Amino acid sequence: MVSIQSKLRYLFMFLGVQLVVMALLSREGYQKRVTYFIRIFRKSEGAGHNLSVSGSDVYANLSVLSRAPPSSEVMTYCPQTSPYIRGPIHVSFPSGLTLAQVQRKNPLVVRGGRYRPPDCESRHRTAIIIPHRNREHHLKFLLYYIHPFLQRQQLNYGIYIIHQAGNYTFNRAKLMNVGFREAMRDEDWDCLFFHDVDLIPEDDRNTYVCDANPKHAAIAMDKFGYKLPYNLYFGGVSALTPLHYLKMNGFPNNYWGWGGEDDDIGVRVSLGGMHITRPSVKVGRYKMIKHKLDKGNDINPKRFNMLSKTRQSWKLDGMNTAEYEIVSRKYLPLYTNITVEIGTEAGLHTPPAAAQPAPPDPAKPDQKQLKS
Ligand code: UDH
Ligand code: NGS
Repeated sequence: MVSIQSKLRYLFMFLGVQLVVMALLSREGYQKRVTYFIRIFRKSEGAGHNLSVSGSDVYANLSVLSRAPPSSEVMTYCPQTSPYIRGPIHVSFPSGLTLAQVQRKNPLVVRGGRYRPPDCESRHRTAIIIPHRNREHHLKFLLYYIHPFLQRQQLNYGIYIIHQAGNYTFNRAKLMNVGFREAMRDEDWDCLFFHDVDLIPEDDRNTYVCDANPKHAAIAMDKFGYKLPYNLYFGGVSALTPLHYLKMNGFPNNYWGWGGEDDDIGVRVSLGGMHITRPSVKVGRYKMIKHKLDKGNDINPKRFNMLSKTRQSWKLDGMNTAEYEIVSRKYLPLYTNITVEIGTEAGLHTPPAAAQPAPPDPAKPDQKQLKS
């Protein structure tokens, strides 16, 4: 038999626990703690099978495609709106993802990262151009999401990684000029998407096809609270037809380091007699894989001065003056990798001594000095 005393003890213990929980919840951090618990719950849910929490699994439905035989001998055009489009996509970055897994999930993607719908003739040919250096961990996630995303849109597409050779200061816009010319050598693409490696689209109604005017697709990024940071912003992901690209003489080649080149491109759009279009904020949503400024991509102190001169410089610097040397072109299972030498401010073939990005820091003796 349980005595009244021990019953009372249990009752007090129970009330005590309740009091502690209530005190915890009612304090300022209530919201944070609840979110924390929800997150733990979601993590364990998604661990086994990539379940969607807000939005659907980007691979849902796609297995239907790999089994679909062509509908008839003569392929008809795909419908105006793809039946595989579903809207919001759940995006998370699970650890341990490998390129081999991405490959297995995309059996219809062929050499060079190319795809065309198996059951109909696509209405669109889109090349995705990704400037790149030292971001393999981001690339893996982008490939995981972008392949099924584009397949859901029934596009004929190809993925191009434009990899800057060497350690000299990064030049995003020049790499995109290289991407444009090299992708057009491969195929008569009717639309080119210039795409940062760390931005994952979160809604497949954001179709990767071109508009009548240059399109800025990344209108709503999580890092800006899913709002456009400023009216003329043209960074992250943008889409141009070859004609748009040539009308604005492509992109500038002389922005070395971080910042300003996307604003210059935005100004070129209007100098080329066009205007910027955008999807709605509901649809043009992107999640950015968080990171810090890269080594070799310091903030460019000349960018404001350069921007003030775009009106004078755009016809003299751009597609017509892009000088580079292809180091290699590899048709890999999930993408075409183009490694390119783009030189320095001083030109393509500058003696290494004249092309040092920054003098060594005298406060940090180098390894050789330490050894001797
Ligand atoms: N990129 C690389 N490697 C680099 C640098 C840039 O691949 O070393 C590519 C990549 O595709 C990236 C894009 O260039 O997505 C744009 O570069 P970024 O991601 O560094 O620029 P973003 O503005 O982020 O997206 C910068 C974060 C810190 C800004 C601090 C200045 N206020
Ligand atoms: C502007 C930069 C752009 C940049 C944007 C967003 O100030 O290149 O911020 O930057 N323009 C200049 O510096 C002239 S972000 O918040 O993504 O780091 O894209």
